[in-house]
Amino acid sequence: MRALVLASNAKSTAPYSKRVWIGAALAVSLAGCASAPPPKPPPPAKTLPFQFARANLAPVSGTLVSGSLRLIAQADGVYLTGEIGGLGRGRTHAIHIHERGDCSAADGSSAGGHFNPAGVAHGRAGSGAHHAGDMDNLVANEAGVARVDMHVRGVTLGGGGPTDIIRRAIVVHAGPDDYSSQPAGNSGARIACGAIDPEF
Ligand SMILES: [Cu+2]
Ligand SMILES: [Zn+2]
Repeated sequence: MRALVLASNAKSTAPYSKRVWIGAALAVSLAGCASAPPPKPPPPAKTLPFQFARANLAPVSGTLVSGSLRLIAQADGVYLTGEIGGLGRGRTHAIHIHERGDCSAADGSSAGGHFNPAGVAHGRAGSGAHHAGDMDNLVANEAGVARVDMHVRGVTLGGGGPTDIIRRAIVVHAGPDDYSSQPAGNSGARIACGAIDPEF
């Protein structure tokens, strides 16, 4: 009878004991977090803000257009600098930030549409509604080289927010952007594409 009572008591207190044990384990693990050195596993790359990034543009659609752009984070946007070669002599070409850093398709279509986190219409940067990825046209010199020195407002390098352009793409087009046709300025085929990757 006594044994039965003890067993019964043990059974009835088991859930309470279990709660106490879990609570104690949690307290120990929290104390461990507080006193141990900061954990070292690298967080996902997209959650970090980056100072610099790079886009190496390679030909798509069978062209010989290529180039390398450096991207530099600034207080109100990102500065792009570099050169793109293999363009038509004296020709004007559209350049945009596209939504996916995937240049694997032969025609560059894998890069998707213009980077447009605000869901607004295509237009011209700095004048009215426009995609965050809209930029002014490039003009190639007589050697078919275009110098890029552009400030793109409203985008960021890393941080994972809606304006983050890491692992999106820079795309150059065969024709100029008319800054008004939807959804992409009637700028023609994609002739070079490069993903935007952080530079460490
Ligand atoms: Cu484009
Ligand atoms: Zn656009």
